[in-house]
Amino acid sequence: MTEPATVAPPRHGPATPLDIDGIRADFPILGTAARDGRPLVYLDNAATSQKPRQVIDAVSRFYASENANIHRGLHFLSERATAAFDVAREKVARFLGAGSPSEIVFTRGTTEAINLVAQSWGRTSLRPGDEVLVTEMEHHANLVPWQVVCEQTGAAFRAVPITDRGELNLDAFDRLLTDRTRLFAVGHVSNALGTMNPVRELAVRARARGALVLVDGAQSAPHFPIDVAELGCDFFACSGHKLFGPTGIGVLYGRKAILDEMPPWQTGGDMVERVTLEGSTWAPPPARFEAGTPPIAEVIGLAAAIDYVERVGLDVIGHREGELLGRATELVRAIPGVRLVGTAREKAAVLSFVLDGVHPHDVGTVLDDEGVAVRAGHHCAQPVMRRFGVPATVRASFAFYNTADEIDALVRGVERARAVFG
Ligand code: C6P
Repeated sequence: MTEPATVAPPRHGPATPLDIDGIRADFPILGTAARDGRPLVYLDNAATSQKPRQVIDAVSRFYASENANIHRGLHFLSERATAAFDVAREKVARFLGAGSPSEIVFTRGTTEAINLVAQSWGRTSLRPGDEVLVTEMEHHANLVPWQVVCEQTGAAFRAVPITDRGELNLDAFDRLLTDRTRLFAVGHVSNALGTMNPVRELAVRARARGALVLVDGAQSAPHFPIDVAELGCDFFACSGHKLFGPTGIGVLYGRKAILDEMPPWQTGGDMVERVTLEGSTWAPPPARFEAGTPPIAEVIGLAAAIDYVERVGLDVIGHREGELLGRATELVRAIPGVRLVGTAREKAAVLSFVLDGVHPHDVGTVLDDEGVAVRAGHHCAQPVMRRFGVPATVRASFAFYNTADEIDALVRGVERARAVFG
């Protein structure tokens, strides 16, 4: 398959040619048909990405030949499953640039990871007079847990506004960041706008004021290399299912010195040191935050997903997605009646737009008829929709396995929606 020339300068990595046909063959679902036998064009990767055979096989292999509970049995299978689980944690630690595997807590996803920090660190550390700073472009998962813990503790909840392009208003950030700010929670990449936030610079400023920094990496970890040390954050959260891995598994990176001081959030088996009827003591992190049987097969699948993206190369992935986004932006923007929502100078893998006079759901339905899967809605980012005065947007989101032909199918579908409804 030949790929047309780049139409916008890709942001990440070298222009290494990818064997796209070979890559697509790794993802069985990409070869399946959508409605009426039309080829599936999957452009809903920000919601969840597809899984390569290598991940599917790793999960099946685990159940077929290694399945046992971990950290409990002395028997052969349990030892084998425990070893695979521990190796996976080491892999995730390396993948994110953590200092040690003990800084990696497995959760159900980004949402659970952020709730863990809000309820463990936030509930016990925040006081009236303290402030938590988020941004107006956060996904509800990085907004509601902070509202709730602020209500619970009497701390104040503040949000950095965004500009008409969908970038953070940095003057407002500097004004809102004060010595009372205890934590700054920011999305690395906005799921609704595609904006890439300058997290490293923001973290420097926030930490200089004594605030902790939590980065919601749900939409960044699948698209470019992450190094939590370089980002300078205290917490980083991401989801396996957006990273070409299984659902039901997520990661919380936490700086060791902070995790060590945090109390458990959920309690039960596997997170205790000693239990008597008089009271219990806690295991050190990460076990302290992983009560009960963890999602073992999902962790194994996540490790296989990391192997996969590392084999392709995260920088190569970033480069390719930059090309796809550039092409899609140019072609969709040229359709009469289209307004792009989110035109930040630094963007990753997400194109959100509205079509004059046509409800985004109707655009989504027409695209679905054509076999093109996008998301139409508020994307769990209602403050963003309010900021741009729209009830919803159409969102096409890309992965490295997408092609220029698929972007052309998106464009044809939007043009058809315009002809039908416009
Ligand atoms: N965004 C989307 O279609 P979970 O559901 O826990 O895996 O991830 C939550 C989450 C947190 N932060 C950001 C920036 C996200 O994009 C998401 C999930 C999906 O945009 C589902 S709403």
